[in-house]
Amino acid sequence: PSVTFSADNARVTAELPTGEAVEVLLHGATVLRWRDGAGRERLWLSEAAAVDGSRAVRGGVPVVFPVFGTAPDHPQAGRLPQHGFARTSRWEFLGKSTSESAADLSVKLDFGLSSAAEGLDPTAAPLWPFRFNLIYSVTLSRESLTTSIVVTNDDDKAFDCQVLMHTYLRVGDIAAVEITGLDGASYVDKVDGAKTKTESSAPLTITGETDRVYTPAGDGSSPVSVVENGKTTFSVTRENLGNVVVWNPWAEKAAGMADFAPRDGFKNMVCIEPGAVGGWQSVEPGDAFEGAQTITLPQ
Ligand code: TA6
Repeated sequence: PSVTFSADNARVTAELPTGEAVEVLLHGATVLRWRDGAGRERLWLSEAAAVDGSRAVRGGVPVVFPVFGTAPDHPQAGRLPQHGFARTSRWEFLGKSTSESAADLSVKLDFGLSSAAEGLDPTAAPLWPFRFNLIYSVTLSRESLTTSIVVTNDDDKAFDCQVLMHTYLRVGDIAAVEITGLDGASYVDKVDGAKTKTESSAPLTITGETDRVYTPAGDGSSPVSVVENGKTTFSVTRENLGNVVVWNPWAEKAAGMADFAPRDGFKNMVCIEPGAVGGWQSVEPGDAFEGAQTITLPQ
């Protein structure tokens, strides 16, 4: 596997000799692109996404920390902007590790962000007064992409946080998509007054604005899958992330986002976002919270 930097050192690309590749922008440690072995891009990235560090990236896999959405009433996270500051801070590249064996060809890229980092978003990060350390790892193998995070509390007091990987999956046509693995799960419907509902046993289809925080039963090892025209195209499993957000802005909301392009791009994406966002993770001094998602491409 090879690991290369862009000329301006703003991006790092890892590539397997078999052609799979992943590109990560240090701004936000945002995975921008994931190319499969057939040369297809598997993540949706807005054509108008800011990739110059001026704002969060619209597309790819932004990292949400330490708050999901906003939490105006929360004593610690209440002043933070939507989705926190991890996605608007410049992370440090910590290194790579590779596995060269044919049976397990993979490359892992590690990124770090701490409360002492120079790259912290200067407007948002100071609003969260804790010493912390984040390690975010992106592992590319032939058939999957794994992103994992370790949040360590380096402070002498506990903090509450939420973590989420805001993954924009690329689909051919949202009208042909079914999402499976959510049957019977309870969810909060943010498009319908944050009502709590229970998903039916039928696969979920997306036919309008959708913004739901699911709490599937089980430990995350049974996948939430994207099925297109009857064929599974992504299977998402989770470790220690109890929630899955499903989001599609649909036409009107997409039109209202200056960095969302093309206008009808909502037809080619669905966000399946593993996270720990249903409540708060309380992390004690010296302790850590860990979570991960693996997106597998059925062969
Ligand atoms: O994860 C879904 C969500 O929280 C939606 O409510 C929606 O607004 C989306 O994220 C995008 O948020 P952003 O701050 O990137 O515009």
